[in-house]
Amino acid sequence: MRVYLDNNATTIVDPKVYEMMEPFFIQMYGNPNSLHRFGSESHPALRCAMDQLYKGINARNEDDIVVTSCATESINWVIKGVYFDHIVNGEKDHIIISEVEHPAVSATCKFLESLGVKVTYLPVNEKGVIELESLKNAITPTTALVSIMWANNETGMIFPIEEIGKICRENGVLFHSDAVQAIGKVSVDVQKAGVDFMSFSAHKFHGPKGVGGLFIKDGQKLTSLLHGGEHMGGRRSGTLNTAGIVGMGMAMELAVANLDFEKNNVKRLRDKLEDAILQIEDTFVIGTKEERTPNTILVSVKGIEGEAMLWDLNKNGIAASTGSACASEALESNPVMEAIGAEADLAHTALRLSLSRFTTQEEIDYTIEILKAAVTRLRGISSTYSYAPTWHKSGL
Ligand code: C6P
Repeated sequence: MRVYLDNNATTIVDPKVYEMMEPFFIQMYGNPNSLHRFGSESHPALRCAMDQLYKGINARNEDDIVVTSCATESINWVIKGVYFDHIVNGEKDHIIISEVEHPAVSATCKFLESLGVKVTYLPVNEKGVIELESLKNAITPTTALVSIMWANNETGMIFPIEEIGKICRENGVLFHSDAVQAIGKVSVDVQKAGVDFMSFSAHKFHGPKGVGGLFIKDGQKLTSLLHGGEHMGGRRSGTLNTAGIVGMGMAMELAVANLDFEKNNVKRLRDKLEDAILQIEDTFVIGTKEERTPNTILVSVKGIEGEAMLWDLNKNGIAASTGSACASEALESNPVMEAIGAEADLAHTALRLSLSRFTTQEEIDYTIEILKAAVTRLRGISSTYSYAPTWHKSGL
């Protein structure tokens, strides 16, 4: 049996999305900016996709969305754009992020630090979420931007986005949220949240890879990073990825239509898996079920290296991860577990299991059986499973 439980890394393309994309490879392959019919015949599908995108996040209209190549590009654009507009050509010098942001955010901020920008990394509590008080205290008159994720990719913990938006507005600070792990899992409403910018990637919600988006609130200036043409209203140059945009639009519509399914059915399967894992002695899950995206579990199985567990699961056809896919080759401890205050040994035991609306009951039953057997086998041969590592902050 093959079981895919690494949906926070990427997801299967929904067959309905694939079907929508197909004609744009070998039939309607013209450049949408060309004046001939090969170009213009894709316009209705592109317009429909832009509608699906802005409606899916409750933006004002399609002018609020710019299509990019992925969330990493969107995030780099926001942070570097704010740097050009408000730090190089303005009075500000400071950016605030959390300690558990994806490297697309944190590495971009580290780069700006090398150019003299001040960056505050807000600590997280034992659930991996920032405290609003620490955000309020970190904002100064020279803060240009707060960038806080909507939901964490490793724990699934959902951040208090509306409250963060309110604090930013009250202090006249721009607010960007990385919503990569939120779209399709929880309701994402840019107006309610009060974000100025919001990033997303289609492949995290059953769309294709290589296409993402950036919400830019009406009236917000953002210097372009890609110059060269008048695409996307002159904001992001480069020939439009017609198939990708059409696919992302359809994926967004389906993601929103499936939110109840996610909240009920996916969560039921996730909870079943989680309950079974927690019956195993010395296992810990970060955050309560209700505070997380319905599909994610970050579990620590004391005494077993996450990679050893992955190996056992993989041998039995089950795909999981020890954390984010882009850091998975480093064999380092899980950075979110470290930020939470777990001892290094414990942070090495992290295992991320992430489901999707395509995950079945049968797959979860099989995973429970294999996982339990793997823990028994690995603890049996592990010389390290004698200690009882503690958490620095949470005291678990
Ligand atoms: N996280 C994970 O395994 P791209 O690669 O640009 O489509 O998405 C980047 C990204 C940004 N923010 C968050 C919160 C993310 O989770 C990701 C991608 C994957 O967790 C791959 S590293």
